[in-house]
Amino acid sequence: ARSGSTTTDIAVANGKHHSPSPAPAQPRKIALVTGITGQDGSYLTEFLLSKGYEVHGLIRRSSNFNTQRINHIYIDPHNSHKAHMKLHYGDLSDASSLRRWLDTILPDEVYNLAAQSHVAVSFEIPDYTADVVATGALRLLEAVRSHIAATGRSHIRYYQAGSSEMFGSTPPPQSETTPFHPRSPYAASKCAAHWYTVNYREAYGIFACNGILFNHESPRRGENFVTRKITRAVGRIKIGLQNKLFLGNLQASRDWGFAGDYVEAMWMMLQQDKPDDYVVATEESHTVEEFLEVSFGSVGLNWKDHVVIDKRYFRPTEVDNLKGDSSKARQVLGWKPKVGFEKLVKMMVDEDIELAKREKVLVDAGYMDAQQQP
Ligand code: NDP
Ligand code: GDR
Repeated sequence: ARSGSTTTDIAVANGKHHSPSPAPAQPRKIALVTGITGQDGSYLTEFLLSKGYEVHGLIRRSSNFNTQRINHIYIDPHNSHKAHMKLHYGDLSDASSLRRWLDTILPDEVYNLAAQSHVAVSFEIPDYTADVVATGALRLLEAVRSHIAATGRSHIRYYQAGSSEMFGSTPPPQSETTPFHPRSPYAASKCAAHWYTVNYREAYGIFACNGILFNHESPRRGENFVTRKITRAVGRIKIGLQNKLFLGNLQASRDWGFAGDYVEAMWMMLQQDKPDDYVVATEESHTVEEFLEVSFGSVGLNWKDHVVIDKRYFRPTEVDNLKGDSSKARQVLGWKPKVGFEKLVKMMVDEDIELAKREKVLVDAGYMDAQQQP
């Protein structure tokens, strides 16, 4: 029997509730998502709920609530007929919690999205980054392995959130057969997690897949990644709350897609007959400078009037050029991106203009300092 009713007592204020997900004819599939409070965790959870899954997310203890990205789909667990997303405290640095939640939740699919995911920050906190990104993935794989050994639940499927950063300085186009040459503690840790996943598949026959995802963005992107940092500034400059934007290397090229499209590819990988690794990318690359041109240009601003180069945003080693070859995912999974570069930029700018307008109301009413970003 499934006993996944253990839930935390997190009070989530002001949550707008989704309409209930469709009642499935069969018992709901159960997914366990680490990193559920992140950008991808929120889109994946929406997607899995729309497919009729029960979704359990691990969240880490924080002195502030860190559930902003999933508040709109949160339903109080006391409302047991409607609450199909459940949150539990856990951490990739805590092996015992991982095994305990697997034994309690009995998931059919496990999505390992949790990470210290900021490349520049990984140079500042390399040990911690390796502990969460590399050893954290190993802890979760080992928890899955021992859970299967103890329960015989060998149908369980595992997704590892791999990254195009693993390719590092290897020139594009990058596919599943391109050698890795990581350029940061984050990227080296993701390589380790990649190979742990391959090894657990080969050694123990676990259905484990690596998604090698190129950059994907959205209005929910963390505000210190370059795309969101730019679109937040566009909104605030347009509304008159900010004038300058400090950035680092504008010449790096990235293959930027929309996060909502990419989480579907994660799920598709776990629905195949055999576990495998897949590159997920738009196959189109743009420099940071091009992102500036399109985003500032879309609201009639010239980025050159506002951008100031600041040395502190340069990295000790940079990844210059990423452009994916996702033909395997397109052929085998039938996946392709729905949102292109211009549409992605527009979506992010539009949302951040609206956000800046709301901030302006608070500034004008004296509730917020114009310099202060909440
Ligand atoms: P985010 O940084 O938005 O989210 C990371 C998530 O991991 C958050 O929920 C965070 O919790 C959680 N987390 C961090 N440390 C721990 C820990 N020690 N234990 C448990 N949870 C933890 O990342 P994205 O959603 O953008 O990315 C999802 C995954 O995909 C990451 O692994 C990332 O490295 C990888 N990736 C992302 C790409 C992208 O372009 N977005 C591309 C390729 C790979 P909290 O909210 O409390 O901080
Ligand atoms: P990345 O994303 O390192 O590709 O990792 P990020 O947006 O941080 O950087 C992209 C490029 O922009 C340049 N850059 C700046 N970056 C930031 N963050 N801030 C700046 O001010 C700035 N100025 C220039 C960077 O040097 C870089 O070249 C993201 C993360 O989501 C990873 O977790 C994920 O694995 C990869 O994408 C794929």
